[in-house]
Amino acid sequence: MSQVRTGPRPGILGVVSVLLGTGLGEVVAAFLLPTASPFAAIGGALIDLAPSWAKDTAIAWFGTGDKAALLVGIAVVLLALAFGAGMLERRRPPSGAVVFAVLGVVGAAIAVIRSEGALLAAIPALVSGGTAALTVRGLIALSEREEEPERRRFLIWTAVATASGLLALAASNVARTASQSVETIRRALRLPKPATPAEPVPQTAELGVPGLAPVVTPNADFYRIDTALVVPQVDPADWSLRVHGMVEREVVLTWDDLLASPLREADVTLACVSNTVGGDLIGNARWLGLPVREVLARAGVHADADMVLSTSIDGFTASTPLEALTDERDSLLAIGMNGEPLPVEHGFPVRLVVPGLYGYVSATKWVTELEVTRFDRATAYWTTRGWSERGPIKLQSRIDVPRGSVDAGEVMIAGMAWQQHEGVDGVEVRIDGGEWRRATLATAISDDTWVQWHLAWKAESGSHDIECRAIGADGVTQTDAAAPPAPDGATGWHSVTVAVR
Ligand SMILES: Nc1nc2c(c(=O)[nH]1)N[C@H]1C(S)=C(S)[C@@H](COP(=O)(O)O)O[C@H]1N2
Ligand SMILES: [Mo]
Repeated sequence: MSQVRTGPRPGILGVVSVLLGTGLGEVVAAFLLPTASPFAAIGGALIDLAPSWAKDTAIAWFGTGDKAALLVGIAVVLLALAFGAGMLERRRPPSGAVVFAVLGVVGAAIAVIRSEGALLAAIPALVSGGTAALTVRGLIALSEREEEPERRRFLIWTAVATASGLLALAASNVARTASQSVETIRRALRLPKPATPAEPVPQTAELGVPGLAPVVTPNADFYRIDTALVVPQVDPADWSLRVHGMVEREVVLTWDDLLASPLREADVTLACVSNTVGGDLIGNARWLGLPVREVLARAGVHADADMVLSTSIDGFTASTPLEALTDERDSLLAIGMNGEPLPVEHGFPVRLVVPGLYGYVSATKWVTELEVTRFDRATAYWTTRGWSERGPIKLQSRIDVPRGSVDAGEVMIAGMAWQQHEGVDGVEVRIDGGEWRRATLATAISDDTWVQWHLAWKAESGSHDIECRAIGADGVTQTDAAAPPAPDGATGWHSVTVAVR
């Protein structure tokens, strides 16, 4: 056993390790899931576990509620703990490293709980704990070596760890401040009342079958698809929309212009072209916005134009047939989603919503530009990557329940069907390749939304295949020809196999 050296060096190395660990974890959190900050998670746990005298002292010391003061308090506790763990690691390796690893796991568990079960939230704290544990082990082992090359290596690594930790903390802080400021602005916003409100959703549109997707998708459950590694942070005060290209006059629309315009509410189901048969890249919301046709009318569109290329602040583009933006349908420059300002990841402050087209050719989030042009002159983001330049929604239906296994007897088969802007006339279901039976449709909110359906089934024990197919408003039955999502949307019938006990 090595001789126990007095002096604070191992404690300082513990602090350096935690600095590096939290720094890296914070960076990961800032880019992955800002709510999963390990600093806040571990700190919150420490505060919860601290004896009341410590809490009282901290409150007396740092004042009340202010978040900055609270974070300073957490930092002090965490660094004290880090110092102690460093001393411990020197005396009884690897107990200091174990303390950091345990803190990481506890922080991960807390972060997951605080993020409503999102497992992704565990990653930043695990990165923090793991980094701190490995660093404290490595540095303290190196610090024991008195020979010259090792001494130099120890000094260099300590300096590198300290500098990286400080740098990472600074970087994550910059990212966090940027993201929080927009979320703060968003939360403080009050949406104007629509000049043209939507009718209330009919009560009979929602069957309330357990396991069936709700007809209106809560914002928190709404699928999210985009190319943005970091969610764009756009302050409405800095936002503007430039309408240009094949127009009589360029139009620039600001946030205030938008708020002062007569806004319209519409229920529109949005679907991703990448949705596989039976998949869940689809959601329905009540949007509030300005009809795009009014903005285009202000600009005066040239007669030979046939497309609008919309551009996002991050460079994503979508090519939408001009007609879909100028006809009677509810194509919106949307600012509201289910009664709230658009969530930041769904395009805050302004996005496009177009009934009847897949999102990749229509639903540009964080939209800043509309270029009126022609399909033979401009090409959108996904078109250059092999997807179709036009993406009308294909007739589809999905079985939501039952899935897996059920008890024999009366079983409710239920699902969703959609062909936005066309509408759905019916859904048929068959069991084990037998006769097609007509399911009962719930009330459709509109032709622009999906619709629920259900059918009661006397299930007998054994394994059974259930298939469904929709019938469009034009009377045409959904095709059984299987096609993959690329290049313009999946087709085929959804089928599920259930085990009846
Ligand atoms: N700026 C931007 N907007 C975008 C995309 C994108 O990658 N970047 N993806 C589109 C695609 S493919 C879809 S399906 C919808 C998804 O919208 P949501 O994330 O709000 O569900 O956004 C569209 N708008
Ligand atoms: Mo998509």
